[in-house]
Amino acid sequence: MALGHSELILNPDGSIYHLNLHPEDISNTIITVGDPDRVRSVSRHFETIEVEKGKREFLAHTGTFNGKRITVISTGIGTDNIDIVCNELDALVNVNFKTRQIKDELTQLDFIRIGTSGAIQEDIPVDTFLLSSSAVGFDGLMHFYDTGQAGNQGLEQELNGFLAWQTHKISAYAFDADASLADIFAENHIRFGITATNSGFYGPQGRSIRLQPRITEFNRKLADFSYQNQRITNLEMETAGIYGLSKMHGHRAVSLNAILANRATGEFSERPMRTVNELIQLALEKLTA
Ligand code: R1P
Repeated sequence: MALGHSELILNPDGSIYHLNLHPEDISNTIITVGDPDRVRSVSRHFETIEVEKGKREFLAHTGTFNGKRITVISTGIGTDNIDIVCNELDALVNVNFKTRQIKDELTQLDFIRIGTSGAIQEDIPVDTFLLSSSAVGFDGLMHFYDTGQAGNQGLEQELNGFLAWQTHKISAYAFDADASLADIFAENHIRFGITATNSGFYGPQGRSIRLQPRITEFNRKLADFSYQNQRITNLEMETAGIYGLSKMHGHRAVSLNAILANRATGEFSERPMRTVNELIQLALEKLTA
């Protein structure tokens, strides 16, 4: 059945609604970054750049690094944007825009998030790199999809049981990184951990400037949880949504975090740009090794 014009929205030039991209504009290897300015920080390493397009917070560059075709795209902040980015990138490869039908042969994409994050464990210093082996989402995005058995149900159940935040109407969902994609990035100075994704930067990450949080010691409670010898290590705002939607669409995803803050010790990096740039370089090298 053909997808209706209100469901798969195309611009007058045939590009997809929010991302403003045509199917030929993207590679199957996609780096996602939150900040549109970070797109250039990635693509400045490319030998060639063939596509530079954007709309709203979604800026995309496609080019080659070490001969490999790569797309880097900014998502802006939050899993609400991830819903748009992941669904539209999937449509670009898996829907025929002329017939509006889902293709018989599906294409698998690789998503590599290069983002910033705050650690909640005291022993994770600022300026370190962390790969999210799993992500737990407090944001709610995946509650709107029929996820079946796709998530990490053991982790989800243990965490929700441990936190017992049902009275606050808060429950987490859990998804894993793609293990084969994660293997590419595994090395000594990359830590692994469970990443918590939430829907805001202040209250939802236990920050209080003038407003009081409803759940006291939010971060400490998360930090005290462990599952199969893994702890919740850090907080950010996209990974669980990327993992959930990638898994359900049949794509591979991994999230790499530059730890800029340590919420337990109160520190913030003195060289955040340098740390992010070092992670970008490491990711590009690993991706093309
Ligand atoms: C908040 O400052 C933003 O930074 C982190 C969070 O996930 C959120 O998007 O990631 P990025 O630096 O990739 O945007």
